[in-house]
Amino acid sequence: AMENVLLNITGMTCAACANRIEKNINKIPGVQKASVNLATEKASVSYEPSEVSIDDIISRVKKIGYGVQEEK
Ligand code: 9UX
Repeated sequence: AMENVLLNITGMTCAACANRIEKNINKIPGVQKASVNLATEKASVSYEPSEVSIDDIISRVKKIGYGVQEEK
């Protein structure tokens, strides 16, 4: 079943950052839909846990240069 995770993101300094992160997360197999909000510095991601883990998603965001952690 699809699940949703909320991530806190740091290091976004312009609107293109949010788009860039969104596009990157959306490319990951198993991700259904990512939306990144620049103002709140959060990403909401729906994903299929049997195909992709939260850590996979976090790694991708880190790899392109942002700080990210799961909101607990
Ligand atoms: Mo804006 Mo973000 O020029 O990686 S895209 S700072």
